[in-house]
Parts: sequence; structure tokens; C-alpha cells
Amino acid sequence: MSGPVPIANSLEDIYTPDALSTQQKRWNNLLSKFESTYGHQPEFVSRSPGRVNIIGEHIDYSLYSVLPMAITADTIVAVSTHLLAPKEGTFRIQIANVQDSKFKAREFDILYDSVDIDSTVHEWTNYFKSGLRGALELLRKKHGADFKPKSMQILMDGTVPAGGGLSSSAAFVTASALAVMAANGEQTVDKKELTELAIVSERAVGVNSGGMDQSASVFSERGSALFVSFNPTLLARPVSFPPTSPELTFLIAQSFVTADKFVTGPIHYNLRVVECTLAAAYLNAVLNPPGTLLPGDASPLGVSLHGFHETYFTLAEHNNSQKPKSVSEQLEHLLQLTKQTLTKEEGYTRSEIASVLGLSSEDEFNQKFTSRFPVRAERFKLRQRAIHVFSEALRVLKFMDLLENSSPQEGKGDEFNSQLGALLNETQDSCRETYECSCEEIDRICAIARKAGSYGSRLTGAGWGGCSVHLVPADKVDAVQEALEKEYYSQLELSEEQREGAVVVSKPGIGSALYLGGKGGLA
Ligand code: NG1
Repeated sequence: MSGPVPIANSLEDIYTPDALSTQQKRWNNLLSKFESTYGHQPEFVSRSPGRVNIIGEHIDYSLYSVLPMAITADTIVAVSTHLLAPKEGTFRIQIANVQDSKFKAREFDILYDSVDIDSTVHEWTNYFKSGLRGALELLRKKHGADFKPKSMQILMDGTVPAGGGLSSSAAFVTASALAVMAANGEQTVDKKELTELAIVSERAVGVNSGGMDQSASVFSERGSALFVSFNPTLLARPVSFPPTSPELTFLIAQSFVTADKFVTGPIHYNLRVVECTLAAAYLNAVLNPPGTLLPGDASPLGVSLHGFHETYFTLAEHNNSQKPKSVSEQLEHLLQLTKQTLTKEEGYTRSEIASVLGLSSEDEFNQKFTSRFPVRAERFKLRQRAIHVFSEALRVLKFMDLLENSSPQEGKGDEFNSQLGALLNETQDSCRETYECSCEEIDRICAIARKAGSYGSRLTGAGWGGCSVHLVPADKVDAVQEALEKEYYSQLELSEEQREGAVVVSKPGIGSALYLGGKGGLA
């Protein structure tokens, strides 16, 4: 389902009818604010949405498939190129945000071939710059090394809550990269190229991210979830939920615990990426023949649990040992092997891992695994992380099997939905107990929602706060919302705006688009 990013001629091409009037006001505000800031209208607007992940948590960076969907909340970036470069060999970026008191306007003069990003500072425009850097690399590949980027004036507006687990960063980076491509004359932007460049460039901001968010943000289609696989190459295809009675809805509930991946990376997100990579290297060293190298791949540190999985069974096949036939059987087998091999519940020290991997010193260990982004840990919980990854990959396959190979009969909708929900609940258990990426507030929200009628409830996105997703029968949505209000939100001090956005019922939305404002353009 690759192909070019769609060109929208009206907001109806982007939003569902229920969202149109709010979005119309918001877009009008963006366009008029652009004019008051820069003195003329923008030439176009690029747009990319946030996403909610239905199932497949913390396994994209181990290159296992995931099932997210795009939501209505998004980043919109209005652009004009009516700006002169300050001097030969440079281009100028003027960038502002609709929320200008929170996100200060900036101006940068940039050399043609070097976009500097200081990932040690937490600065909102870094996300734009990382999209810019990735897009310029692609443009240079297409047009040659002496390609001259256009100067740009930009106004951005984002409605995906930052640190809320709905991937505001991927929405911003992909919308920015798309804006840079279009500003430089590329109105036909390939979805796969855009996604791949956004995955790599977002890592420049300081997080070892996987590729789920950018894929969901770019590829999603209205009315469908998106099955994304990363190996051997990035593939995304829409998947629909069979109609059931009662109808199934996706409810997204904020915890209002802000989980900032950038700030907590060394003990949370980036540490998990390192632990999974170490688990792959350790299992390879112990279970594969001496000297076996893991294949290099597109995961953040270049080798992954998926790479170990493939190597292990390929070698087993060559040695004529019995290879489990289906991927599900292979994952079951790997779960058993992990439990037998990685026995230390308390985790492994650097020197224990270094000696199994045959590394000469802890320095070599640090150089190989923790120099890209710093992590803080005495012990690495390889057993728990590998168990989560293999079991979660298996749950995604079971969920897909239910969606694609069963047609719930009349009167059986409730049973079918309960099976889907049970898998979500298992994911939450694994995230809480084994991957340790939940938090007390999310656990509480899930318990309240289940009691009020949700089939399945769990954290969505990186976790440690942020958002939760709930599969709720349409006739129980009000009950779940009321219970959350009474038992959770009423105990927090929330602004009017936060209260309104605390729980949303979301329909799967469309991915990235370029808006040219009808035949005459915006101007
Ligand atoms: P969030 O923090 O929700 O955007 C992050 C990663 C994903 C994935 C999930 C966990 C980034 C940009 N996104 O999502 O790739 O690994 O955590 O499943 O880092």
C-alpha cells in the first residue's frame, strides 16, 4: 500500500464529518495567524496525525510487527518559501508555533549541507530540524550533492498531547519532513520514503525509537487499523475490524502522568532498547554455534531479537534439527528457550554480559551498546525483556488471526470482542510485570475501565504514564467514561481543556496529507 502521500483538496478529505467544524476553525486560525506573523498567506499545509497502538507494545525496535491506527489529533504545518537566503551557501528557516507563549519562535541560518541538532537540549524545534535533516538527505540523493534547499517560513499547530503516548513527536517529524519535501518542489512524496527517513531522523532528537509511530502517521487509512511489519522491509497494510454486535469502539484515556522519553530515556525507553539488543546478543552467544554473527538490520542498535530469531531457526534448519513450522510455534519455542537460558531474575551486570559475548572489557561493552545514547543501570534485565518481546509478538499474531480468520456470527459478537480484549489485558499484564513500563495510575485506569465494561484495557505507546486504550462495546462507552471521571479524573486538578480531552472515542483516521487548498492553492 505504498504510493504517494495524498493531496487533499478540502478538509473533508482529511477529517471525518464529526470533526469538521472544530478543524475548520483551527485551520482558519492557522492561516490567519500565518498571515499576521509573516505578512502573506502560506503556499501549502502539510499534516500528519498521532496514533494509538492497539497491540504490539515495545516490540517495533526488536523488528516485530505491530497494529496501531492513526487518530484525529495531528500536527499541521503551514509553509511559505517567500524568503531570501541571508548569504550564499545558506538557507533560512523562520519557525513559529500557534502556542507561541509555550513554544518560542526561532530563526536559523543553516549551511546547505549541515543541519546541526543538539540532542542534549530539550528544544521544540529539534523535531522540525530532524525532519528537515532527513528530507534534505533524501533530496540530495535524488538531485545530487549540490542541491540548494529553499528558505522557509513555517507556522505549526499540534493537537497531539506531548508526552501523552500518542506520538506527538512522530506527527511533528513526519509533517516537517513532508513540508520540506513539498517546499523544495516535491509534491509527489512516496509514503515509504517519507516513513523511512522520519524513523531514522527522529533518532537524532535523542531517542532510539522504533518505526511504528512514523508508519502509522504516514500510512494509515480512514476506518482501518494498520498492520506494520519491519522485516525484511517496511510494509504496512490496512486491517479492518469485522462488524460486531455490540459494535466495538476504541476509547483513549489520558493518565495525565507526563512521560517524557527524552528526559527519562536513560532509565526507561533507551534502556529497554539496550536491554533487548543485549538479550539478542546474549542468546546468540549461548544458543548459536560459536562465532555466529547476528545479521545487521534496521533496528536502532543494528541487531535485534528478530535477527536472533531468524538466525537461530535458519541454522537449526541447516543442521536438520526440527524447525517449528509457523512463526507462532517458533515464538513459543523461543519463549521456552529464553526461560531456560536467561535464568537470572535479578538481571545481568556489564561484566557478566561482556564475558559471555567475548568482549575484552566493560569499555568495549559501553562502546558497543551504550555509547549512542547514555543509559543508567547496574543490571540489565535480559530475561524479562526477551520474554515480553516474544510473548507480545505472539499476541499480535493471535490478534491478527482473530481479525482476519474469524467472522463472528450473529449473537457471538460479545464472545469475539472478549477474546480480542483478553489479549489486550495480557499485554497490560506483561507491560506491568515483565517489561516494567506501566505505572500505578495507568494500572488504576485499566482496572476502573474493565469494571465498567471494557473488554480489554492497557497502556498505549511507550508507557510510564501517558495514555491508555480500551476496547469498549458502544453501549458501555458512557458507563466507562463516567466511571473514569468519578474514580480517577475527579481526584486530579485539571484545567477545563484537560478535562475535555481526558477521554476520547477515536475512529481510525487517515495518515499524512498535503493540503494545497483547492485548485487555486491557498494564496
Ligand atoms: P511513543 O512514546 O508512544 O510515541 C514509543 C516509540 C515507538 C514504540 C513505542 C512502544 C518513538 C518515537 N516511539 O512510542 O516506536 O517503540 O514507544 O511500543 O520513540
